Amino acid sequence: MKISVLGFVLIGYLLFTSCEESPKNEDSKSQKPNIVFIMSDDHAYQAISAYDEKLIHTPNIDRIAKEGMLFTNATVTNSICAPSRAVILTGKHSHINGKIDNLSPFDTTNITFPQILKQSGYQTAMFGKLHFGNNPKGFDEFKILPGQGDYYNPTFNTSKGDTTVIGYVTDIITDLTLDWLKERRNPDKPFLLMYLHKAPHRSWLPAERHYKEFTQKTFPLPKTLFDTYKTRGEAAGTAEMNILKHMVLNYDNKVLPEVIEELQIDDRKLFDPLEKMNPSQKAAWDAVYDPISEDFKNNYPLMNDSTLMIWKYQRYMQDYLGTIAAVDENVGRLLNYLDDQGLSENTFVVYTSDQGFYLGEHGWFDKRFMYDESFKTPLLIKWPNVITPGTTEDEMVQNLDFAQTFLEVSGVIAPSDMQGESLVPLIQGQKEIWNRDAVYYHYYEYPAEHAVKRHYGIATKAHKLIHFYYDVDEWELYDRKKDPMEINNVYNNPAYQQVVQQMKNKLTEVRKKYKDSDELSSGYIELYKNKGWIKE
Ligand code: SGN
Ligand code: CA
Repeated sequence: MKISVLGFVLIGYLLFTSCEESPKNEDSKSQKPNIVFIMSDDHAYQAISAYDEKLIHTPNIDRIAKEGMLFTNATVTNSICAPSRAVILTGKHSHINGKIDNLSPFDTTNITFPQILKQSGYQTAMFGKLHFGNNPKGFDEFKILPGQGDYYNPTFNTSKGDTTVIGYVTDIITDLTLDWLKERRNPDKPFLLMYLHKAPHRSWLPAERHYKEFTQKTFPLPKTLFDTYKTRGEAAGTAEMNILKHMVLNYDNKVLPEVIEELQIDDRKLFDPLEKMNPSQKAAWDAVYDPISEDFKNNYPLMNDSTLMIWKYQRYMQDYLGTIAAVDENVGRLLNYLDDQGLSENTFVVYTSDQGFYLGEHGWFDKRFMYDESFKTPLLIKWPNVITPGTTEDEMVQNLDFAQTFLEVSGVIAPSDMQGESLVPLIQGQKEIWNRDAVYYHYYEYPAEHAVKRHYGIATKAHKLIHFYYDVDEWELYDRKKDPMEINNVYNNPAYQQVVQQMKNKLTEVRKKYKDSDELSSGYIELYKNKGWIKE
């Protein structure tokens, strides 16, 4: 199947290019498609107007869907940063590639799709956030942020040592990317470009032009902001990511430490998120944020839990969405460059995030759970002449599928031990070839920050079955059609016992197919205890 589909794509492409001249890019005719992989960090689909217009307008990101395809049912296999990136690069689930959480190092003996593309003649480059603790393999050039990186005046690791650039991280990652495209791209080769934003990761620091705008805005409240978690198992209630209880007033909401002290609020002390700013950046910031602190000081004595929750939610949205405004602008800069150079015609462009995020749904920020807002991830793809512009695709696809997709797009046979499916048939509108009826998920990082318990599960379009384990043994079942907000766990509801059985059978089947098991999970726990990464 792979070869024939690929053959179709390439023949279609060659036919097209032989009759349609691209004035500025002669080389594109004879070459394999370029791949531009754009990924942001923690970008919720709820904060992309192609999905949902109520929070922010993102015209540049939306353009990818307008000219291509919007996936409405794209999910991750493990909703946390570095593991998601490892799945993307290897095309293998976390339990196979070994990068099960943010703590463990990435095993560089894994074969990644960029290594394969480079070997097959692609020029490869990576700019932005990787978060692996080691440098990426298979890249002709990389400039990556160490760990989480900084919003202001960030340092980058490169193969020639570190370099610090003054300015705002999202603009800088784009400058580095455009510089590579302009100065060092080899027109005789197709390219793979991984353009990876740090934004909108916590602690949310927008650029000056955006915090001035976004701190003036108010946003609609999500329906489940005041969720009490009573209708689910223990995990939802014990997670530490509630905006009222766990969002930090100074670190997250940027209330001045002296105001917090004066009000005698017991706020968690984290590092100063503004410490990398230079004096002029700090002065510009203070001019906008000091009055917000002052306002908070005056209003706090009048607030109750519910008004404080709403205040924190609004502050959260202002800064989180402010960082996304810069991502959108900069995606526009890159797309415009590709257009101007005549490169768009032969370039496969993907926009996604390493996972989804809670924007107040269930009262939460952060991710990690298999519940929809963090299980899902945005996915927009354009590939002129192959994808019909403005198409929406609701099949269940995963970040696990990217590696095989890119390899098929570039005409390379994927290694047989990769575990995803190429999205090329869906992209070509050949839905009949696509027969996946369930997707698998497994999250491991517990005990850890935000206290989301270990769990695995499967989702079909109709239901979701989740098993929380390690220090609990609890099952949850959601009816995704009747209860899209996932408020009612119907696992013990007599009316759903047949569904429970079917979903359990399906789960066993899928775990076998992907070679996951309880032994593997408990093996990791022992390993982690031995390494001192988790305490008894
Ligand atoms: C940091 C954040 C967490 C976040 C993790 C993982 N805390 O530790 O809120 O869940 O990253 O995020 S912070 O105090 O450092 O901001 S991930 O996207 O890298 O997986
Ligand atoms: Ca992330």
